[in-house]
Amino acid sequence: MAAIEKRSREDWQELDKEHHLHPFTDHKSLHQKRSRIITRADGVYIYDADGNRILDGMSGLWCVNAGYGRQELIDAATAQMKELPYYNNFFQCAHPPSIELASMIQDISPPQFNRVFFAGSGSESNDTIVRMVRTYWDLMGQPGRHTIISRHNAYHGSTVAAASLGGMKPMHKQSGLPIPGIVHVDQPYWFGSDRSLSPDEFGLATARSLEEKIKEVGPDTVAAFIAEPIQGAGGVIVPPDTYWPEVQRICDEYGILLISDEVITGFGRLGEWFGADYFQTRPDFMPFAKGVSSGYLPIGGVLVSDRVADVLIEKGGEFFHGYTYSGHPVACAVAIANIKLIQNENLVERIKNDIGPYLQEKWRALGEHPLVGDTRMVGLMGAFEIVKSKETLQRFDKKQGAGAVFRDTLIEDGVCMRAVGDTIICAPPFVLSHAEADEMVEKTWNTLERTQKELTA
Ligand code: PXG
Repeated sequence: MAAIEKRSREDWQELDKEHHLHPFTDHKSLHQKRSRIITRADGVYIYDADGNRILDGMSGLWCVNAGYGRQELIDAATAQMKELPYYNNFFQCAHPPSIELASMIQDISPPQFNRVFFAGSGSESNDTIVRMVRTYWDLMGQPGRHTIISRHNAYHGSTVAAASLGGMKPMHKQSGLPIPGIVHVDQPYWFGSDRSLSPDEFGLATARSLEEKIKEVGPDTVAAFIAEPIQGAGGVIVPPDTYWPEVQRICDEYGILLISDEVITGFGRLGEWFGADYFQTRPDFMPFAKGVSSGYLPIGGVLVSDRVADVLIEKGGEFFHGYTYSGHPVACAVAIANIKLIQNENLVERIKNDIGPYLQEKWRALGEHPLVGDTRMVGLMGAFEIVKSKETLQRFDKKQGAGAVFRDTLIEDGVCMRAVGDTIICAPPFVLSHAEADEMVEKTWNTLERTQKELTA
């Protein structure tokens, strides 16, 4: 029996307006136009309450990597619900799904990782890391090392600690963030710079801003550096090749812990299991969420390297931290089924050798359009920059909202992507077929044409 009433679109919209506060939303402006009600989904398509079919170029919110309607995941949840719908991992208990999942995740992760701490989301995972990092340095007899360095325009979540780690100015402004002991350095966003340096020079310069910050705040006060391998919510910012090797060198030289935030890049999106594999970094922590369960149920966690875990276990006593849903059995069962599915269908290799290169080539061709100033895509994570002039790479006037105009027109045409200012980003499901990739790119081109007419009218 369905638990949800059947209602008309208008009724849903009215109830939504009256009772539902949405995340990251200007409610006053939403109430003027009403929400788009998504009622079902299948494969790479979502359907709204009017029956419109929309190709989901964002995998939900960077998470439905296995695509919608996967019976394996539904069956795993149903079976686990019957067997053991909930039990905790506190008070010296554990259950097979949490144990099995921890073991599976360490199996596919880089060799320094052998332990997993579970959380309910990416934000919670990053909160866990703030506490673990500081505890680690306390146990190492260096309690002065509590400062965590992050980057401007990073996104690490929405809880108080995770939003502090993030570098989103409007988030900081709203509620007195960041909390003490978190500082920020430049992001490796070459297109967004004045482009006076070559990308490689710029990559080195931004990496070295980390070293400058370490010296400024004092090397023996710095605990860790956190970064997304490729910034996602900030606009799919792919660092120049020189960036990550230099960051790794600096972390090694100053002995600071490296946190590779894999909430988007983890579990295959770049054609490797983790972003750290793709960029060949050696992180001490990897927070994950989203793609671990393909978003079918909320679950996150932290991979903790031996360097840290051994100290916490040997010297730490009780770590006073945990969530009711740390290692929720049904979420773990779905994540296990999801990882098996990714393995059985060779989806990571498929991104590396098949659909990744296929979509990347078509995506690059969008760069021929007069409105497109730059394109980039790694694995199945891409962006292009809307510009007013291809020659000077000048942007449209902010008031024109070029990115939003494009995004709203594209969804009318049946494809969903995100606009970060005038940067358009996509991250489609791993199961995207060649024909669906063609559809996505053709509709994007047509929408660029319509957008150009609208913006220059
Ligand atoms: N780290 C990264 C790198 C993320 O992208 C989080 C942590 C937090 O995860 P949770 O599960 O707490 O949301 C994220 C989340 C967007 C968007 O608009 C991106 C995220 C969340 C919401 C919106 O691109 N990423």
